[in-house]
Amino acid sequence: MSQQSDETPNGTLGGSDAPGGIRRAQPDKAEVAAVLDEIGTLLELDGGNPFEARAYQNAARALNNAEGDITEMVQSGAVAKLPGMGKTLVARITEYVTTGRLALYDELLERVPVGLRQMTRIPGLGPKRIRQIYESLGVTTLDELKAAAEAGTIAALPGFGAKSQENILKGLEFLASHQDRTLYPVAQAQAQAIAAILRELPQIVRMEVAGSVRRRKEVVGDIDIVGSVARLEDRKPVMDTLLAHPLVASVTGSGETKTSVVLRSGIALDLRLVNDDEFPYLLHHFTGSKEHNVALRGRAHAQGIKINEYGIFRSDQLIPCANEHEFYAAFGMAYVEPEMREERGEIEAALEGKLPHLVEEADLRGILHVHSNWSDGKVSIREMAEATIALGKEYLGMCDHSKYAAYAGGLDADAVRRQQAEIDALNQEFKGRLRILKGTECDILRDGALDYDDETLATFDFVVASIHSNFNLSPDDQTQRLIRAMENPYCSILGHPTGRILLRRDGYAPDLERVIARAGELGVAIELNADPNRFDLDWRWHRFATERGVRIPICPDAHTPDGLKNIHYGIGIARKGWLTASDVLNTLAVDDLLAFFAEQRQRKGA
Ligand code: DGT
Ligand code: CA
Ligand code: CA
Ligand code: ZN
Repeated sequence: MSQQSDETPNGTLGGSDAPGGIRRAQPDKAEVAAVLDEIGTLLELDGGNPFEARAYQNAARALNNAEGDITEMVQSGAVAKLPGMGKTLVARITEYVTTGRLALYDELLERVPVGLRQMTRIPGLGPKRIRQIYESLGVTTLDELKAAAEAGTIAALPGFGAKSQENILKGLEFLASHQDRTLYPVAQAQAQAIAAILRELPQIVRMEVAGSVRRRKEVVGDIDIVGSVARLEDRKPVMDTLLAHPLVASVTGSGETKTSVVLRSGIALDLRLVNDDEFPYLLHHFTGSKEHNVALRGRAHAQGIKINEYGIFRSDQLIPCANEHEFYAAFGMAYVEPEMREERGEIEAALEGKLPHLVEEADLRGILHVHSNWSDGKVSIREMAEATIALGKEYLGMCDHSKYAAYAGGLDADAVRRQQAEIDALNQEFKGRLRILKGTECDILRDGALDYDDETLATFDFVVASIHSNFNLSPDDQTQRLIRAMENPYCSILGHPTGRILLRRDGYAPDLERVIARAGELGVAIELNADPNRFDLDWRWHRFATERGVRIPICPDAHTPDGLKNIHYGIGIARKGWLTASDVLNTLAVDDLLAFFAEQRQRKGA
């Protein structure tokens, strides 16, 4: 049952006053852009005018690239001045920002079968082709699509064939194994949006996002929020506020202590409320991970202590804890950061007082691996530089693509010279404020050679070497290919070592144990690509790498100024990997970093 369907079509819930007298949080730009983009897709699925659909998608892009607060942009009229923004689009954006609802969006969600939306997550299957399948075969669900593909009827459609049919089946299999999982930033933003509203309620004493979001997992199953109230009867108005929130699509369970809803994005959310005395235990329990909790419970049992979500008890006597620090202290343990609660040795380390001091965002002195409009980035080097200064960082390592990556506008040797001249000039101008480093994201060719000759490679301050082609070599060949690339005297950093795209593809499956061990011997760094679609090197390998002396830069791989914020997500993953400031390469000051790169070359005999 859908909550919103009980409302008038324009949604009386959309008014700015939610129950409890709390004003709804203003949507942020990313949320508005996401809705516009979704409308574009829905219009196409609905068989609408493709130009109209494109207009919504372009508007979404324009919003994402624009600077500034969306509410202010609407009020000042700045929205209308963005590229491609017509009158209708401005009206839609205004409607959404001011009311929290968009009638067109609601209509489309109602009309377009959910299954068609799910099909857009199948790699290589766009809205146009989904529409074609729907119109010719009447297929509306993933199961029906699977049956049609297995029966061979997809292959017979004009423009499809056996290969696309096979790809659809593969895609369906992949979807099935990743169903109901969401990328961290999406889940985190929605969790924060809702927690922020509820936290302002007068009834709430404490409130935290718990679960895998708090542990900063790269993909998230559902959102868990826990809170406390002064009196148990205060829970109802809080639950009611959640139920009335515009992001909530339907209710799956509603009780005194727990309410479960599904958000419009499809993400499920559980809210639990207790008396404030019980809050630390509740927070700890629902932060997890389950594995961490189970291991901790085992330890506690041996010490004669019982743990559950309501408390910790020694012979049925509650051990009082004001917060999680006291919770861990009750077991003679140091406080374990949520990111580390994955039962990977953190309990033993906490008992021995040997937990690492995890890296923090402020430790990063500079930024490495960003793109500019010299290749497939969206803005100039100058704009990326200014955004880096605004973040308070001291250096920026430019890494546009190399010539083999023609699809991404990769630079030939001549363009490299011209770009480096521009960087020299900018460095004069920015002296004392920022140092721009000459780098490249150099393609690793099929045989493991790098995409520039030594003469060109020598002109860079540092070289990130990455694979963007020939994904289907055998894992063993990919391993050899990566190792050969790292052996190149000019290779400083291995880029996104597995090529995975979270929830979409697994990557080229190299033998990471061999790749990392070889990187350690060669002194080559391996990036943590902090694009939330990648988070590659996976955090589960970080300690293996640092134990072999491999330094790990946290790299945003940004294509826009906004993309620089990927380092924030990267920090979360690095902390899951137990990385300290000294494990992370871009915590070095610029002179030390350049010395590091020079030493790498010397060691490999460049
Ligand atoms: P997710 O949602 O799949 O990304 O991962 P979590 O860790 O958020 O898992 P979820 O939402 O099922 O439960 C939240 C936390 O609650 C979990 O990390 C630990 C705790 N929890 C849930 N079920 C159990 C259980 O059966 N045993 C124990 N010990 N803890 C549990
Ligand atoms: Ca969860
Ligand atoms: Ca949950
Ligand atoms: Zn790349």
